[in-house]
Amino acid sequence: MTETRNNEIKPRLEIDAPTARDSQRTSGPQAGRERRERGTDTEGGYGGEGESRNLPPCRRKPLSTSPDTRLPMTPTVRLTDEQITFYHENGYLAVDAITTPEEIERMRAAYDEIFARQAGRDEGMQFDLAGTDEDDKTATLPQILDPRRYSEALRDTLYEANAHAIARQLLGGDAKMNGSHAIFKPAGYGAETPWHQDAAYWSPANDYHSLSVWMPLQEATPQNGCMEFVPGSHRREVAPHRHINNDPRIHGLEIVPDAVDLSGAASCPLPPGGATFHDSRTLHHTGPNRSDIPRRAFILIFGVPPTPRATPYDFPWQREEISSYTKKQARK
Ligand SMILES: O=C(O)CCC(=O)C(=O)O
Repeated sequence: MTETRNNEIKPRLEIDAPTARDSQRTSGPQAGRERRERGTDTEGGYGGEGESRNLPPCRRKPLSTSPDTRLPMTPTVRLTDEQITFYHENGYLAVDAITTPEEIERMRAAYDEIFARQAGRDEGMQFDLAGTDEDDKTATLPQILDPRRYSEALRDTLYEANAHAIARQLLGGDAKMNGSHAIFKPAGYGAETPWHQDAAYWSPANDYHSLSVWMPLQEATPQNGCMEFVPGSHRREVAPHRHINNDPRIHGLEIVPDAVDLSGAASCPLPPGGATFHDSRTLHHTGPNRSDIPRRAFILIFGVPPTPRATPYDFPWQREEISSYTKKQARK
């Protein structure tokens, strides 16, 4: 997601600003929880346990993986023709493994460290996506824009190389990385990310040809907030959105209630280091974190140049936002 902290709304691809704050690390020593965080506890499968809604699981296929004789950062995965067709028909795709357990472990430590020190908060790059983001309030959905900027361990990773290689297969050889963000759902109280289309955050003047790669740094389940998609919704127009709870102080967007048909949604539980890919118009959602482990997602955005629309959309929600960061800057 994206937005900016200096009075203007930028397309999410250009990297904006939100927030987070009290990321409330949970550090409980329970063995079960630690196993789940390491991704070594798959009891109950990925997503069966604690399922809060009754969505059918999405299809998830193993990628073909080359032997591990690569140089660092050389892509190691390739989509099959069947996976490419599935993506274009449905607007999303889930894969089992896009990086190694070792890299996930390194990235998870770096991820926790940047949320714990509130990296980017002062420049409006960390904020609460689901709340009004005052300094004295606990964030329920902290987000860091461009987290790669704040930790070397999050840059030039195998995840990035593989995500880029797959983006080229899906979008064409000139696909480039346009941005990254990290969305943290604290254990027990992490908020829902409401149904939305990413393009609603971006410029109404363009049609985008882009996708997001969403990778959890621990198991992702319906209980802790895995991704859910409406198959085929990438072929629809950008639907009416508004700020969450219709409150323009909240950066996050939601589809206007009852504005679209969400039937047929598929839930995509993943192991740590699995990934989903979704088009910028695909309707998607994640539930609240009702589990006892934090849910961490590291998202990379890739695209080819957008096409200017003959008639730009009208996105009134982009004119309405009043961010706490903007207010703070104005007070200085
Ligand atoms: O991680 C989440 O909760 C939501 C992710 C999302 O909306 C996205 O990647 O576009």
